Amino acid sequence: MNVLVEKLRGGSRRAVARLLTMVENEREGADEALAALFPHTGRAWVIGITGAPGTGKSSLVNALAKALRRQERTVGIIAVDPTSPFTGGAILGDRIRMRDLAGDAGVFIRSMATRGSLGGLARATRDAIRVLDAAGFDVVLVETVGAGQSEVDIVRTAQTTVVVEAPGLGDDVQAIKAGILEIADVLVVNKADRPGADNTVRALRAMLELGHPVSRQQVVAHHGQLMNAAEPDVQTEPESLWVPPIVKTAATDETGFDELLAALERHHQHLRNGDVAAALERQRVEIELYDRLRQTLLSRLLAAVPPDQLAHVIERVQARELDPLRAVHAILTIASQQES
Ligand SMILES: Nc1nc2c(ncn2[C@@H]2O[C@H](COP(=O)(O)OP(=O)(O)OP(=O)(O)O)[C@@H](O)[C@H]2O)c(=O)[nH]1
Ligand SMILES: [Mg+2]
Repeated sequence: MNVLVEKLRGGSRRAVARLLTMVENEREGADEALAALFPHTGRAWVIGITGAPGTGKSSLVNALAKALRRQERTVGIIAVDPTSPFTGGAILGDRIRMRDLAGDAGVFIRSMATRGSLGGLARATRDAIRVLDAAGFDVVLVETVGAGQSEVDIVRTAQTTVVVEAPGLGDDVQAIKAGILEIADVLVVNKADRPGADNTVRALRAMLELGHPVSRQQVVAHHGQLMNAAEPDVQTEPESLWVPPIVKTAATDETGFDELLAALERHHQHLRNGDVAAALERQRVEIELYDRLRQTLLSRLLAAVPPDQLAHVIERVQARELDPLRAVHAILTIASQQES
């Protein structure tokens, strides 16, 4: 077996750190390590935490991790920051927000910032979760700023998704604006110590009544090609219905975290009922395979097309000499000629 993976399985924090860096940067050996890791994954409970900037996600992750530690569960944390191209401000802030957890051997925290494409970030997050999963962490918390499709992609890796809302960010419910209400398994109104929290709860409840039962089915449907993903039929299987509960918290003084943990546990239990978990897992596998196929085929194809010829095709489209569809066929023809 892979030496580093062996060390990771043996409980080495250095191996966790090194493997995380390796898979995040797609360093040499990352693929082999991930292949060796894979049979040891699938045990951790992955919880995604998303919401508008400043709603208190990092503070909530900190308080949630502490609550989980009190139950003697080990916790891996990945803080994804898709907005910042640097490992700068936000992550420094996270360090402060999560400083309570420093020095606890049952906790491992890693921050990741965007490098290159957002698609790359989703991949890196998925791989990083696998590292922490194989390392034996009972729960993996993934924090990401909820700002649309890219976060939805990241969060879909999670088994349980928490969408965080806070009062006093204007009249709108931020989660609706960002299009992430649909992915919530549990809704949190954080900063409940501030005025307006009950209004936010009411607004969310009204939205849920309009849109329920939401579930991930719609997210998948938005993605087009995965419409056939095996999904329990909510019409005929009422037990597979899940209506997201709304929980009020104050992350800074840890109010409401027993209720939050209980809501999360209920969702975890719901996943274990019937075939819900298996169906969702199948969906995740399918989504990942499509993503990877798309990436692999594209890079393989582009590697077979000389850059000057590709540039020429692009110029012809720009000059309206060639329409985009025929341009694609032209590129495919060039690639197959190069290969033969
Ligand atoms: N009053 C109050 N303030 C809170 C609460 N939770 C977080 N905050 C404060 O809100 C600010 C933002 O908190 P963060 O935890 O960094 O929020 P975040 O959602 O992780 O922020 P980004 O990662 O930058 O999107 C900080 O100043 C926190 O101290 C809360 O429950 N009540
Ligand atoms: Mg944060």
